[in-house]
This record gives sequence, structure tokens and C-alpha cells, in this order.
Amino acid sequence: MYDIILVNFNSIAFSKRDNCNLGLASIESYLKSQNIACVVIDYYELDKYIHLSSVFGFSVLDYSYSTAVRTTKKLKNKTVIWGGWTPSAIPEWILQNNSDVDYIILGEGEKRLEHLLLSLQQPMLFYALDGIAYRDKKNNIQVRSPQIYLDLDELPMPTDWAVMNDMVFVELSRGCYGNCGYCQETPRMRFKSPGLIADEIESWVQRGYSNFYFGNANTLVNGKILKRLLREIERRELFLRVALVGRPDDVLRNKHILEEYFQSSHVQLSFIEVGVEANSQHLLDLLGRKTTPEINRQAVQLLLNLKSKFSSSVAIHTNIILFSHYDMTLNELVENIKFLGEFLTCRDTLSMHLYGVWHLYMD
Ligand code: B12
Ligand code: SF4
Repeated sequence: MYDIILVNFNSIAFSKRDNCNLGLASIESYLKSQNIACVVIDYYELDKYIHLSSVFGFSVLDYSYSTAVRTTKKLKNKTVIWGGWTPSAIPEWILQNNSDVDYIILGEGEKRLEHLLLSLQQPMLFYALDGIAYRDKKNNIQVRSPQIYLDLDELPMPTDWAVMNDMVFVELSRGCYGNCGYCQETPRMRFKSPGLIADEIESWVQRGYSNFYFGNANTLVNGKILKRLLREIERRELFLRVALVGRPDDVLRNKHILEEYFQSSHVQLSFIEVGVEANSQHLLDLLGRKTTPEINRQAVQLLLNLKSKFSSSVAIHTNIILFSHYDMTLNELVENIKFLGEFLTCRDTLSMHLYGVWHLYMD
């Protein structure tokens, strides 16, 4: 029997090889370190596991919402806890519309889930919980916002759910200072110590992995950490493929350390992903991006120059919100497309928009 069974829905979108879930990888590892018996399963395995616990935790994103709703209906006599980006954004609405969901954990799940599980046995502990939504005894919905943020150095290394195909997701930080108007990310940034990040990478390397994605919201923000991490990688004689992601202004601010990554004999950059988002000041302002088209262009041009100087195999990807959900003019759409045509750095634009069509088709 398990204290909790954690349910992954990313397999809706991922093939078996690509299936991963860094959130559950981190939660599973943390709960196990606290001697809580848990396992992560795919949603389609539920029937096999349904009798093995009275508590189920679901990791829900927008695209998995409808499958999560259907799966929850199979768990009438169980305690069902939802976490992840979608329930964190609209907890009240989720509880109003899903009577079988008992609790929602908002934001980071590791310690909150641990404390919620403990409180199921010792109800007094429930009153001290932050970042939780639930129905009280009068059936009124209560939402307590997140107050406490984790110290990333306290987290154990995540489990194998952090691996997508042969690429390992490694967290350098959580949160993002950007505060963009359309983004749910918390501005409360925290960083992992470079020595601990290198320990984590080294243990993956010992298990045969060499391909890493420093893939949380914004890994380019902290030049000092990137620099110290590179030194650690070199000192430990690790040979890695690494992907990075970040904002254009951080690319420019940390151009010297990026140049070191491009030239490193130990790190082969595989791709760098930059959030350009829009190619007009009006749209950037609407999105609350606090950058300019000029900063975006300079950052992408800098990366393309580094690529042609040091390493032609590095892919430079720019993310653009081609059709903004804010009011945009036809000219702005043209400007966005022009950016793509000029730099030829976009991998993903169409998938973002065809995704909705695919979702309807799958349902
Ligand atoms: C890395 C990343 C990816 C990676 C892999 C992600 C993965 N599945 O592990 C790749 C590049 C493959 C990817 C793909 C996509 N992604 Co993505 N991705 C991210 C990113 C940048 C980091 C995710 C991460 O690993 N965070 C670190 C972990 C530790 O945090 P976490 O996953 O949020 O989990 C914590 C909490 O949410 C919570 N939690 C999560 N699950 C549960 C469950 C329970 C029971 C509890 C209690 C708590 C809990 O606790 C966790 C630990 O603290 C986030 C943005 C971000 N800053 O987090 C976007 C993000 C998750 N992605 C997003 C999207 C839209 C996608 C795609 C659909 C894009 C597309 N159109 O193709 C695909 C979907 C693929 C998929 N099946 O997941 C959105 C989701 C928005 C939403 N509300 O649904 C995000 C939030 C970006 C954004 N701001 O729009 N993504
Ligand atoms: S830069 Fe990216 S992660 Fe940071 S707040 Fe803006 S959209 Fe969110």
C-alpha cells in the first residue's frame, strides 16, 4: 500500500520515450526522503493501482484538464488532491466544478503535500498549511495563498521522471523576476547552489546520461551561478551536452559567460531558447515584457554571432507569441512573422496554435 499515488497526465502529449514530469519527479523524491510511501503512475494505469492507496495526487496542466476530470470521477471514495499550474491558477473554479476534488495545492508541491498528508492523520496540522484550497465544514470554498517558498538546496535529487528521452531536466532556479502580464510564474526567485547542481549532474553522468536541459523558466538570469557551475563541470571533468533557456535582456547582460559556454571544451551547447514573444513595442508593452524589439534583436543576433564564431551545431530558438491574446493589429502580426523570416530561429510557433486543434480532435 502507498500513502499516496501520484498521477501523471503528460503522456497525453508525450510518447512513451518522451514522457516526463519534473514536478512529480521532485515531489516523489522529496516524499520518499520523508519516508512517505509513494509512486508515480500514468493516468491510464489507474485501474491497476486503484486499490493500492486511499489518496491520489494529480498533476494538472491546461491540456490535461479534461482527462484529469474524467479520471477523478473514478475515485469517488478516495481523497483526491490536485496540483500543478492549472489548479494553482484557478483553484476556486476547479473546486466549484469538480465536486470529487478534495484539495488543491497551489504552487510548489513538495512540502505542502507532505504536510497535507500528515494532516489527514493529525487534523490540527491543517490550520498551519499555506497554498491550499479546500471546502470547509459548511461547504464554502477557502483559498489560502502560498506564503512560504522552498529553499532549493533542501530538495533531494529528482527521480527518473526528470528524464525526457535521454535528456535530463535540471533545475537551477525557480521563479522569474520578469513579472510579465500573461505569465503565472512567481516573481520570487530562488537559486540552487552551483556545487549541488554539479553533484546532481555528476550522479546522472555516473548513470550514463550526458544530455542536460537547464530548463526551468529562466536559466540565463544568474551569470554568477552559470559561471561557477561551468567551473564545477570542468573541475569534475564532466563532458556534457547542455540546453539553456532565458530572456533576451539576460542574454545581453550575461554575454561573457555565454561566450565561455560556447567555447568550453567540456560543454557542448545543444540549443538556446530565448523568449522574444513579440516584435513590436506596443505588443511587448501589452504583454508586460519590459524589453524592446531592439533588445530582442540584439540578443538573437549576439547568439547567432557566437554560433557562427564558435559552434555551428548550436540551435538558437526564439519563442514568439504569434497571435497575441491581447488586442493586436495586422501590422503587428506581420512584424512577428518578419522576425521569424529574418532570423529563421523559430522551432515551435505553429505547434502552439495547432495544439488547440489537436486537443479537440483527441477529445
Ligand atoms: C520545462 C518545461 C517543459 C518541458 C517539459 C516539462 C515537463 N513536463 O516536465 C517541455 C519543453 C517538454 C515542455 C513542454 C510543454 N509545456 Co512546458 N514548461 C516547462 C517549464 C519551463 C518548467 C517546468 C518545470 O519542470 N518546472 C519545475 C517543476 C519542479 O515545477 P512544476 O512542474 O511546476 O511542478 C511543481 C508545481 O507545479 C507543483 N505540482 C505539479 N504537479 C503537482 C501535483 C500534485 C499532486 C501537487 C500537490 C503539486 C504539483 O509541485 C511541483 C514541485 O514544486 C514550465 C514553466 C515553469 N516555470 O515551470 C512550462 C509549462 C509547464 N509548460 C507549459 C506548456 C503549455 C507546455 C506545452 C503544452 C507546450 C506546447 N504547446 O507544446 C508542452 C506540454 C508537454 C507536457 N506534456 O508537459 C505551460 C503550462 C501552462 C498551463 N497552465 O497548462 C508552462 C507553465 C509554461 C507557461 N507559463 O505557459 N515544457
Ligand atoms: S520572462 Fe518568461 S518566465 Fe519570466 S515572467 Fe516573463 S514569461 Fe514568465
